[in-house]
Amino acid sequence: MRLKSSSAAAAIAAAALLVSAGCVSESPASNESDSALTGSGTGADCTIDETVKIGAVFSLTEAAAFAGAYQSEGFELAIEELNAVGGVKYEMILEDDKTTVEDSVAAFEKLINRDEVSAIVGPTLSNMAFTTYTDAQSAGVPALGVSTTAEGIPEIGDYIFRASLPEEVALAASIPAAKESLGLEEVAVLYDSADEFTASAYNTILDVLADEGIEVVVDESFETADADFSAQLTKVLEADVDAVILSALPGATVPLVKQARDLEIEAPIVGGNAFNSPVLVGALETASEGLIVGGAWSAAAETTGNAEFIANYFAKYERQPDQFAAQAYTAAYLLDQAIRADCDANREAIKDNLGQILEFDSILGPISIDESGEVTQEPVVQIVRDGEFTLL
Ligand code: 1QQ
Repeated sequence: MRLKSSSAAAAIAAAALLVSAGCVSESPASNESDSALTGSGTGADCTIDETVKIGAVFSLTEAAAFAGAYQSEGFELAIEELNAVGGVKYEMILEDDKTTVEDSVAAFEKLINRDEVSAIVGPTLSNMAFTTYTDAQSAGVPALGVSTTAEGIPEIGDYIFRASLPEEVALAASIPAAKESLGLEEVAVLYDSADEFTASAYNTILDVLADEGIEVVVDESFETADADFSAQLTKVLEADVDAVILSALPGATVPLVKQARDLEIEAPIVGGNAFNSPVLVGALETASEGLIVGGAWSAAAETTGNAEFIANYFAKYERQPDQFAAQAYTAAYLLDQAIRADCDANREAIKDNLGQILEFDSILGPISIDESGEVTQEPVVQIVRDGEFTLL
């Protein structure tokens, strides 16, 4: 990988560009830099005296805990590994947003103002991030999303980054792969219209299906907390579709897919990032068979360090990691790269250097983050066979 060192002139020019492009929602408040967070040496030789505090906001309880619990573990594991390297010592300050916007906002507020962290990773859901990232942007605190995949996240401002494969990219991989392996011609699209991520993915699904020349013969919505999907599924049954493209969080996916199978709808289910979860597969039981998922990580990928990551994670937590753990783990390494680039853990320096990451060799494969805050990495497409994810 290569990190461009930051220069004040370049930062001012980049900020001017972002403002003129309408990408910055609000000017951040001025941030005093703490000289104890500026070290000596660079890269592997960087030494910073003060402990670098990194906030982590994940949904450890309630609806999105299926992802948040793995995220906290993946991030914690990476922080332990990074602390063992030496030179820079990290402290992870973990907050549970309980899968609510209110708690997510409170967690960001505490980390920004009370703990005075250098950067924040999370939150788990895009639904919270649209609010919390606006707050981080106003406060001038870099925030790095690890599972916030909806359209428009990096555009919130120049302090906002993501190391989470956009759902647009995941679906642009999973739908064509499903078309190729299943010969899709006519599909049903079902989506949760009440969640930012699933509603944004719906637009992407329609675009990808149009590009692929696949016809949408059923187009139905529901809401996050719904439990009865018989009205939508009756239409799917009558249409006898080749597949159901589903945009939902696991809370709705599990009853919906089980009800579909009870109605003897045999059509394969295709989705994106939210489905790349062993919790979902476990909860679906036999109804998970044939689920096609697009996402950012696979246990089967032979990426640098992946086998060691899986072994170390299992040794520590006594369970297999998932995509959410892998992305949070990677985020800690990306932050470390950004901090070591100028050996500076102040908020401004992290913000300048996170957007300069080029092809960092990670367990997700080569990963880049550009100045707009957007990530570039290769998606993977998997299918569930006998209750296990395998590469399609
Ligand atoms: C988002 C997501 C969710 C599936 C993360 C758990 O991708 O909210 O953007």
